[in-house]
Formats: sequence, C-alpha cells, structure tokens
Amino acid sequence: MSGGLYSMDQKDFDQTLDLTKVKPYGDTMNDGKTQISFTLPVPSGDEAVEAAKQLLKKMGFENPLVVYYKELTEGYTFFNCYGSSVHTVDYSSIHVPKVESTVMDMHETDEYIREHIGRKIVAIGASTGTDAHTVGIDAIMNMKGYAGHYGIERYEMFEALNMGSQVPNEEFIAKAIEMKADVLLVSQTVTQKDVHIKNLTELVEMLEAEGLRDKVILVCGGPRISHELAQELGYDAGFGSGSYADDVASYVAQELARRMGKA
Ligand code: B12
Repeated sequence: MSGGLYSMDQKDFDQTLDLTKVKPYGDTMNDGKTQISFTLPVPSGDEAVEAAKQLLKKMGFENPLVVYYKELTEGYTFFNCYGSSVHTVDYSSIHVPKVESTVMDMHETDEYIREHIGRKIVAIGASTGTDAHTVGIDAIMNMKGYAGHYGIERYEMFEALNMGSQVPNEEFIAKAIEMKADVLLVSQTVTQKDVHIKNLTELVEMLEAEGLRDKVILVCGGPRISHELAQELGYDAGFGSGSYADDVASYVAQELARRMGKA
C-alpha cells in the first residue's frame, strides 16, 4: 500500500512565496512557525502555562505550544514556546536607509586615503556619558581588531585615539579640538530609559554650540543603533551589531574625500 509516514511529496505543501505577505518559515512555506521565549511574573504551574498560551494567542500565534517552562525565582516563570503567526509583512515595500559607501579592506582603505586625501585621518573614539561598555568601541578601534577585522588603530593612514568608556561629552570635545579630529566615533550600548538618546543628543548640541558640528564626521554605533536613528539624532552615520572597522574606515575615508572635493 502506498502512503505512510514519509510518502508526502513536496507538492503537497504550500510553496507559494508572496513577498507582499511574508510569514515566518518553520518547516514549510507560510506555516508561520515561530519560537518565542519570555518570562511572566507568576508562579510556575498549570495556570502559568495557560496564561502563556492565552498571551501567545493575543500576540497573534495560532496553536500555541509551551515546550519548556521553569520557575526562575519565586513568583517568576520562564517559557519557551512555539506558535504559528497569523501576521504577515509586506517585504516588497520595505526601505531601510543604509550608509552609502563601498566597503574596502584595511589595505585598500589606506591606499584610498593616500591617493585621495594625502594625509592621515585623525579619529577619536569613546563610549560617552554614563556608558561603561568598552567592547564595541574596542572592536572598531583596537589594533588587534575583532573577528578577524583589524581595528582603526592598525591602519597606517589613521591617527586613532580610543578614550575608553564613561567619557563625558565635554572631555571628548576638548580632545577633538586638541587633536584637530576629522572623525568622532561614539559608542552607546545601554539604552535603558533612552539614556543613549540623551547622551548622543547632548553631544550634537554641544558640538553645534562650539561651531564644530560641520567640521567633523560624526559617527555613532552600538547594538541598538541604526543608520536611520543616527541620522535622526543629527549624526552623519550609524553602525549597529555586526559592523567592523572595515565598514567604518571605508565610509569615513570616502566621506572625507567627498567633503574635500577629492572623491
Ligand atoms: C559585557 C557587558 C557588560 C560589562 C561591560 C564591560 C566592558 N568593559 O565593556 C559590564 C558588566 C560592566 C556591564 C554593565 C552594565 N550592563 Co552590560 N552587557 C554586557 C554584554 C554581556 C556584552 C556587551 C558586549 O561586549 N558586546 C560585544 C560587542 C562587540 O558588541 P557591541 O557592543 O554591539 O559592538 C558592536 C556594534 O554594536 C558596533 N559598535 C559598538 N560601538 C560602536 C561605536 C562605533 C563608532 C561604531 C562605528 C560601531 C560600534 O560595532 C561592534 C562590533 O560589531 C551585554 C549583553 C550582550 N550579550 O550583548 C550586556 C548589556 C549590553 N548590558 C546591559 C545592561 C543593562 C548593563 C547595566 C545597566 C547593568 C546594571 N544594571 O548595572 C550596566 C551598565 C553599566 C554602564 N554604566 O554602562 C544590557 C543593555 C540593555 C539595554 N537595552 O540597555 C545588556 C544588553 C544585557 C541585557 N540583556 O540586559 N555590561
């Protein structure tokens, strides 16, 4: 007898990809299958599982399934769940603003700077304000680099200073003036209560007050930073998770050359 557990053919499944109505892909096209985890401030037990399922339904997941749950501490339960999303997005209408430059490696960027700018580019970087996270700015600037990408300190055609973390905006600007910096690299990791917006906005306002804003290329970065947000806040460019020194150095070199009329 034909049929049985493994007899279903590909053609039995929905294979229609409509980019105006994209859903999560689990096992087959358009099944909407999604994994989601969260914590509820309730004690572990059957009522907690039921609460998680009801919440998933309200979030737009059909056939909600709690596959794992555990009390984290008294009165708090963590859940791992699956469900099928009923929602879709129109992928074809999406436009994400991006930094417009050609990404080059360290040697290509150094060569580009020699040819188009003819001197070293001075760059200073810091995690500003209250932000104590150093790993992001180090990844971009450190000599040793990050994930196989050398940081800006290693570039022959950059003079780079990494001021570290919790650098007050006043100190950062004073150093920029002293070094006649072409580029300011600002890192912001903590976004609780929008503190990154406050720190980033304050820097722009202070640069404007000093008459320096147009004299520097102002770049920010961090896990919750996008190019769009950076531009909204008055920055020239923003780089989020997964960016490397190559992206930043290439952009800065090309932008400076453009401003000098030498691109
Ligand atoms: C290590 C760490 C710490 C260490 C930092 C030590 C150090 N020397 O840096 C310590 C323990 C000090 C710490 C403290 C805190 N932390 Co912390 N920390 C982390 C952790 C685990 C890793 C961050 C990291 O190093 N990422 C690796 C780097 C390489 O990634 P990245 O920063 O995203 O950088 C990349 C890009 O964003 C970009 N980039 C970053 N900066 C720049 C700058 C420029 C110019 C450019 C172009 C690009 C760029 O390029 C980088 C490379 O691709 C994260 C959780 C996580 N797993 O991410 C939490 C995390 C960032 N911390 C968090 C919090 C809440 C805190 C505290 C407030 C906790 C507390 N209540 O005390 C304090 C804040 C202290 C302060 N005043 O800032 C939250 C932030 C949540 C939020 N949305 O705000 C996170 C996400 C943890 C969490 N899930 O809650 N933390």
